[in-house]
Amino acid sequence: MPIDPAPGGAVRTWRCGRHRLALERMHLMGVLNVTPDSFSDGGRHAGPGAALEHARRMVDEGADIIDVGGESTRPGAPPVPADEELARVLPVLRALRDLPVPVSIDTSEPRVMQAALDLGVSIINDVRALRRPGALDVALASPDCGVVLMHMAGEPATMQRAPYYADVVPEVIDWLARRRDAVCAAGVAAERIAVDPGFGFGKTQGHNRQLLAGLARLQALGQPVLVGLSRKSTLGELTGRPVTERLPASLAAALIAAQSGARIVRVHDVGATRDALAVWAAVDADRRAAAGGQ
Ligand code: 9MG
Repeated sequence: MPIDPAPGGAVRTWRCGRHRLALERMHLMGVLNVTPDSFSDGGRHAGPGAALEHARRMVDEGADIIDVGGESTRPGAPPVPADEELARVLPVLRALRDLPVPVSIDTSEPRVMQAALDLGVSIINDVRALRRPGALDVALASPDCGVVLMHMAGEPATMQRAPYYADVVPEVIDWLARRRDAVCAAGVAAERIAVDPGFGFGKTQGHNRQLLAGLARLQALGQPVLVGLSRKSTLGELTGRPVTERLPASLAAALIAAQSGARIVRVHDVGATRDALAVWAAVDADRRAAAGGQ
């Protein structure tokens, strides 16, 4: 099925609250988990003081966005009650209020979204793509916040049991196009929306590899593409490395994402990713210049 960009054509600037992210270059979303059980850094940044320190370090290293999450979405993770999620993220969001970069809230829970927006958060990063009852209403009521719509088959607790696709790349693109169209039709401007294929969310190793190989095809959607592969188990399976030793594989994944046209990468290791992408960006600019500025 042919995929159309949203009305108005390809999005060139991502609108995120009072921020505007120009999409000529790659942007780094630094991960700030405030969960006791996240797969790669659970519990390390749980208090507001430690979280602020880590966020500032990521900004110094080049983070363009700080993504705060209070519910682990790793495969098999149990759901967290909304009150518990609020108790984890609100003190941290208060501490981050004066950061110079946009803060995103990684949540699917409408109450958490609303409370985060009230504290000045600029982006809703929802692995369930605003499908929980009330979530779309929160995005609609805030006239300007950015929104990440991610593809996920199933729920974190069960999604890795038997993921099946006849052809994963077109199916994920088609799903994202439909979700983007539904969210736009409800009244969210296309310039507020980024899309994400959801690596590791209801996908086998083969699916993840096919998606990475076909990532450039998501450009047809005309939305900024966000990729999250940092330290994920699919990289562990490819390299045989535990989560603490996946930096080289994560850098390789970020470079493939950049080469495929992604404009936001969600990463744990901001400084190292920035350096790797700086080399890629310089060579990419030279290559474009040699090709006549395309
Ligand atoms: C919260 N979270 C964990 N992995 C993610 C990914 O790949 N993309 C997005 N948008 N969020 C993620």
